[in-house]
Amino acid sequence: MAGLDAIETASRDEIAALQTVRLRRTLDHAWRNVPHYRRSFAEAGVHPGDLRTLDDLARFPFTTKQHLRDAYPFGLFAVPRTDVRRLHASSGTTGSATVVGSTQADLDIWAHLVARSIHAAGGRAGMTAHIAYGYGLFTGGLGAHAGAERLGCAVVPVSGGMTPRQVRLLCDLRPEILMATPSYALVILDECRARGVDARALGLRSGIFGAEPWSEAMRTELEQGFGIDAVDIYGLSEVMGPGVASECVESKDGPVVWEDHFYPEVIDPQSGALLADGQPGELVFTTLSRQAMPLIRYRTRDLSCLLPGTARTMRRIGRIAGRSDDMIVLRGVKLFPSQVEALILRDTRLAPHYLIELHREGRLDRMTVRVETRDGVADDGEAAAALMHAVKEVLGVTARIEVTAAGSIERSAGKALRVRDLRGTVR
Ligand code: DLL
Repeated sequence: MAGLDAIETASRDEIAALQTVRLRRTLDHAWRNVPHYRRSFAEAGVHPGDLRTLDDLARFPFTTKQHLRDAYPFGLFAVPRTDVRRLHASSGTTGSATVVGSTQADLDIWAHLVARSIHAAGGRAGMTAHIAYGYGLFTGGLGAHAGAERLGCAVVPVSGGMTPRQVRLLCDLRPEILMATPSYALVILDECRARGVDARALGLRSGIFGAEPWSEAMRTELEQGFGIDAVDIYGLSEVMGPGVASECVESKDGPVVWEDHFYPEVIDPQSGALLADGQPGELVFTTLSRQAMPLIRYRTRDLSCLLPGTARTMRRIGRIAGRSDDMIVLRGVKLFPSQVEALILRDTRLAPHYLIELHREGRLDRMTVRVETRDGVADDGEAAAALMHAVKEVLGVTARIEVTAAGSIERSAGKALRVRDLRGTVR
């Protein structure tokens, strides 16, 4: 197919052969240059030479976020500091900080994979890409930027925030591609409406949204609002950044894992046992080409499943339901904010801006869903009753619903805060 890398449509055997060669090289590179891997492989009784087929990877130990924290800042680096060209770091809001490094070759492959992702979304050389992912230590902005340039796009590096300016730039510069978190894309859409700008007439064609969980209903909302095709892009800074997997516009059936550079597995999060393709569990990635910081069997905490290839021969991941650490456990029932989002969006009176609060009353955990009405809709209490009923029926929990006026829930220019857990605090 025109414009695709040959490997995107290679046979499964060809992909497996390439993965095996790269995996052996990566295991060897990690074992030779990172004391942590030398130690953990020895503890598990394995050696890089033990990998004969891809299935042998299951004998190697996992790497976790805690290993990255313990190694802060450079303990997992496999190249000399002088070979490192970029450092990204997590803020450490939910724990201590972590640092991820890239060599020039790592940055080149990253740009190439984001270019491939934008191409899969329908982007082409000569188009203009408006990048509203945050620039800085977060990998979204710089990752998207390098990929769009690599594809041959003109980049508008606007970053997140200053929403009125975003709308003005969309009107004036007429980009075909919008890259942002889905929640921030929605904020931009609302701003268009507030300013009387017809978002469908902006000339946008593709939206490439990710960095947080979102629902099919949100896809429909964004596609109809902007008159675009919206696709899901997945990635994480530890493994690279955006572009580990990305969806094809012709199928829109889950992000394709760029398997020539990342080897995916799904495991049972409790036992660590490898699960068959199609089974839901925790995503685990092994990098196949990263030089500065190779990661072996990195546990993402993201819950998904591996699906067979469709538009490409490489496997897909199912839409990420959420992370095991933002799964809400309410009186024994497990649910994700994205499931609540899907129910909210079924009701045309409600806007997709919401916040879930968890608190404790006496011994009982309670959930309150705060959600806004759409602009111009008067709240007569019926939407709240309907949502309460839907949450009970579909998710099996009783929630208190507070329907609030349009604009009352705090907006984010990056990843939206969807859950506030106040159960540990006195109310
Ligand atoms: O969010 C990288 C990225 C930037 C991806 C821009 C896509 C677009 P981190 O800040 O390290 O990196 O956060 C990674 O975000 O483990 C998931 O929990 C979540 N996440 C990322 N993409 C998706 C997605 C970037 N498409 C964490 N759907 C990951 C659901 C996502 N969750």
